[in-house]
Amino acid sequence: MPTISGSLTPVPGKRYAIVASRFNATIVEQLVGGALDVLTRQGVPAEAITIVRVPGAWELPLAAQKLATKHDAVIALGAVIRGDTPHFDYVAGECAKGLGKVGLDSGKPVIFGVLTTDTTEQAAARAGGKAGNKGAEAAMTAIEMLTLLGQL
Ligand code: INI
Repeated sequence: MPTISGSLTPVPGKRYAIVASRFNATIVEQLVGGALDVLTRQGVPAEAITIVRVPGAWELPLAAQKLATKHDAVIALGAVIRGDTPHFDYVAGECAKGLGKVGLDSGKPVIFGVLTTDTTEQAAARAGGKAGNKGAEAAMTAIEMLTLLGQL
């Protein structure tokens, strides 16, 4: 039976947008670094990458929506860390829902590289610590999805 899958060899000429939140900046900058490292190591030229910063995770979907009009893939990076109020649930929930909608509405890969954790330690572990770097994983996913969608 035919099986179609993507690869980690970037499709030439594709443009990538990274949209990153400033909230929890120390964590998020690690995610941005991981994403840029993967894109450039895999051969994506610097001029094919745009970086945009927004205040917080809540703002990621709207910026992603605009960016998806001029880029082939959008990598959304942020960190929502649970506090003592329900604020976390609203921000994380709307961010995830909004980014998912932008992906489906645009028909382009909108990658969810937003950490949602109970503690700063859990977020740090996933931003270049012992649990890897979710920004790097998000960039790999963007490359893979573009190679896949080109075949579907
Ligand atoms: N934004 C985040 O990106 N992470 C958080 O943990 C966070 N918390 O905890 O409040 C957060 N809040 C700001 C929010 O994203 C918006 O920027 C703000 O509400 C203005 O719209």
